[in-house]
Amino acid sequence: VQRRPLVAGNWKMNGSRSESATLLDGIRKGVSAASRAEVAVCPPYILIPLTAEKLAGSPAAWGGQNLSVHKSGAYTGEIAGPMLRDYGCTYVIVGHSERRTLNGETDAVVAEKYGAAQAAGLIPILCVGETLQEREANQTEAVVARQLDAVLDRHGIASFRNAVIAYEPVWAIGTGKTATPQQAQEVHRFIRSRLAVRDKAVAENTRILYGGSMKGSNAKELLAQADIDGGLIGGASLQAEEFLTICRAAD
Ligand code: 3PY
Repeated sequence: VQRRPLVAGNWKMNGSRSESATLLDGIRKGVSAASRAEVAVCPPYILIPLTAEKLAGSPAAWGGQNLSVHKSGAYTGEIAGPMLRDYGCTYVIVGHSERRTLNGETDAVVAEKYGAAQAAGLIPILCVGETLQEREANQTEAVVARQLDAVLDRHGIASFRNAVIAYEPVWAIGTGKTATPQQAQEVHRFIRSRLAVRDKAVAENTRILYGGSMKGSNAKELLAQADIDGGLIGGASLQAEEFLTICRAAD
């Protein structure tokens, strides 16, 4: 199977207009049309128009970090999928652990956002992953299965033809701790097997990214694993050279 690798930067709540312009110019210069890996950035909402302007016509894609479950209406402070699409977004992250933890997003809400993304023509990057406590209690697979099944039961396996999964062990997010390539591969294989129970071909074609302190220095060995098809990059996506090093490692 030839799954095209995807390296997506999750900027989180970082970046002024001028810092972001510099970062985007650097990415635009460094990203090659010839590269095998697909490159995307997910800036804060307010920087998406700038991103669209800077990356238009380049091989790099962009996306949001979140979206509303609603299409429009009286939802003060929210941003809808069709608005992201209108600004050229290809992707949108759903269910990042920071939103699950800090914004109370349940499996059901995440599943609803996944559906809202696809309804708007966006490709959801569905984040799943266990906490340290859950890992130590041997619940990694149970937690990841529950998070996946919430989406599978609601939207079906066929919906994964148009989705990306990111495995992000919560204990490796923003902590500088990275899962070992073997630890990550084990969970990635489990995720793919969970999809394969419903449809083998879809499972084989679904890209599963690793997220959680992936950086230039550890990207290669993580990306060399059979079921790791790219990365969702936090802090290391905020500097063009570091981010591009990861993108090249995925080629
Ligand atoms: C991280 O690498 O810390 C992330 O959370 C990426 O989404």
